[in-house]
Amino acid sequence: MIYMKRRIKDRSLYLVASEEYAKGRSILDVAREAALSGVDIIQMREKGKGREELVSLGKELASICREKDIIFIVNDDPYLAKDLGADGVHLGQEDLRRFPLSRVREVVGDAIVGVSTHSIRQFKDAASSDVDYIAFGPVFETKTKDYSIGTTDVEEASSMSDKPVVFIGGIDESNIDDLLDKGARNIAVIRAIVASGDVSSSVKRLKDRMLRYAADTRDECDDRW
Ligand code: 3NM
Repeated sequence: MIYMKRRIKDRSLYLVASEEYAKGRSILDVAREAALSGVDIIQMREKGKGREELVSLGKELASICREKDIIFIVNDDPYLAKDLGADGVHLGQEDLRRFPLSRVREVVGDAIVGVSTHSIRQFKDAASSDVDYIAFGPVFETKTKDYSIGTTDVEEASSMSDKPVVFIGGIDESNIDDLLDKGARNIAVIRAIVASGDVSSSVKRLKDRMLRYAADTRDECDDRW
């Protein structure tokens, strides 16, 4: 059963959990530490695991998230998201060809639906569609894509839609300020947390930067969503 729709809070730090970047550690250990340290959303993104493994991992991640009131999102598969009772599903552009949004809604009902976009055109399409948040990237170089789109469109994407926008791709402590300066409010990362030698400190530092920006720009962002 899918839970009641939850809102993505302004200034969310979104962990995309992929074990392949965890340097031999269990992704559950990483997720647990990140959950204790301040991430707001965790997505299960495991491209190489079979359904049975995903169900088992997904149950554990769901339980970690529930305990800390963290939003739990499943990548790629609305049926798996539903079976796991996740808060939502995240879809790439290719997933949308397999699962049109109308069908995704039939499966997950009122749960959160997020979509990846890689250009302003795709972003605009997503903004006028039945999704609950829009991911935009990769803004910087990353391992999972062979291109990056840069930060030129970050300001436009940040201000174009009332839906929460999550920036992704190569974001870490060295470049997060650049995005926050350009108006980014929500940030998603894999390696900056999963591959960190000190998950807890990395989460806290990233979150601290985001909250400091929130405090500095309080008038503009309060109650936006
Ligand atoms: N999606 P890292 S970039 C999973 O642009 C993913 O849609 C992207 O990993 C997109 O923080 C990306 O290690 C990888 O660069 C993010």
